[in-house]
Amino acid sequence: MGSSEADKPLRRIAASFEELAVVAKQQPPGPMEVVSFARACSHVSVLFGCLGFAFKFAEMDYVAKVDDLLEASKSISTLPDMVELDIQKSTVRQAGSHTRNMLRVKRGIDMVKILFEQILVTEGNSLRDAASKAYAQVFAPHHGWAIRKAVAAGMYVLPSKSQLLKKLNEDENTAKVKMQNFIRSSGPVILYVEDLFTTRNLGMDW
Ligand code: 1PW
Repeated sequence: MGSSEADKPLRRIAASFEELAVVAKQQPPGPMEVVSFARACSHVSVLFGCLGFAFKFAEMDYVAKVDDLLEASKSISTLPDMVELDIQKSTVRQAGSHTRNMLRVKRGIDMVKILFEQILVTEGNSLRDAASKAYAQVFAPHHGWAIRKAVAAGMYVLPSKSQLLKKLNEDENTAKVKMQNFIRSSGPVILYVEDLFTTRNLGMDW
């Protein structure tokens, strides 16, 4: 193998979200398949894995939730169906439910989007400011003191931007294009998932 596809996680991430964005942007939005959403999100795991030991716990939590969605996709075909099933069973907010896991995974995607936006406007080689802003905006309001402190400590042992790009097998310019790509395509996908909650009055602040 050694194909460029296998060695270029950012390309895979960007390409899979471009496909999802097509569905998300349909009017009315097409029912998005659980399997394509979960697969696209599973590509993002690689990125969490590049953030070093301090984020191992975050990676494990994210991967477990994406795996749950992949498992769900074997019996449930679309995201709206998945949410409806949890509504019927009154399990929307129950720990470990597919809908709850989807909300957590959506936040992971949102955080990566903001992380990329911040990386593109931040000078220098440190990821700390970019990652701190992304975390503060997306996850911090939903995490208790202990997790927030652990994440804050993890910010000090993030890889540098050049180390991250090297792990991703990209240089500054190739990464920039793919990050912009992901920023553009993840937006509609995030909105699509949020719509699944808001149109059913499920709330998202939990
Ligand atoms: C990419 C820039 C670096 C910042 C990484 C920030 C990682 C943020 C995720 C940390 C989550 C790890 C701790 C687990 C928390 C769970 O309690 C929580 N999961 C999430 C994703 O918020 C809720 O999970 P639950 O109770 O629904 O199973």
